[in-house]
Amino acid sequence: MNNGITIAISKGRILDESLPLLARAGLEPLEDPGTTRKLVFDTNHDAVRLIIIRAADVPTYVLNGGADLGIAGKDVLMECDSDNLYEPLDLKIACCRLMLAGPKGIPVTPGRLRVATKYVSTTRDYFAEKGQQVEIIKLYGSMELAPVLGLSDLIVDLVNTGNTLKENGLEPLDNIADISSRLIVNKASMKMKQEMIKPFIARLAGAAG
Ligand code: PRT
Ligand code: MG
Repeated sequence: MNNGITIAISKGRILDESLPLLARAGLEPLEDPGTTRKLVFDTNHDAVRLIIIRAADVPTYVLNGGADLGIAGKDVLMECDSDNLYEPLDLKIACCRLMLAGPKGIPVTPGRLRVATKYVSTTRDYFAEKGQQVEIIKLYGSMELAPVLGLSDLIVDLVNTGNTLKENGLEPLDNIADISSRLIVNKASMKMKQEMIKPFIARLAGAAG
């Protein structure tokens, strides 16, 4: 398969929104990845396969050449060593905002703030830019629970409709970044397989509009 290309996508909302986009660009898996536990999928193009992995693993696969291309959220890319990846396209899918949020109506306590998040490095950069010292508490999910149980004062998490914040008695305080999914490309693959990758990027750009 070294002459072909491998595209890494994460299951869930990015896969759900990527499949129609890929189809408009002329690429379709031979089986529906949403309905099996398989991790590798052949497509209608002999030389192209899809792999389905965890969202946070997509940049790692593409950085290391395990996949030539990938589709990853900007939130995940901001947390990793993405300088060594090409990011040629904003696919404008799986859109949301990375936000600072906290308990509704409760004044923030003085002293060193505790901030719970999955996005440790982005959160550190955000507060460093403000010159504010904070204690960052790394969580892997359900950040909204942390202030409710007194684990942290604030959270940094993705917000789409805002319902999750509201249902947990939290409100948005600041928009840290607008998030969408990006096409990422391994730098060596871009050089070695450009006759396949460049036309694919062009078709996907057309499909993304
Ligand atoms: O599930 P797994 O642990 O493998 O990884 P994951 O949870 O990161 O994957 P997934 O599929 O949930 O999300 C993948 C990507 O989707 C993220 O990296 C974002 O780029 C993008 N995305 C877009 C979102 C959302 N919108 C989103 N709303 N990811 C998560 N959320 C969550 C958010 O964390 C919060 O819990 O939805 C909740 C908020 O939604 P609202 O509508 O209530 O505001
Ligand atoms: Mg999830």
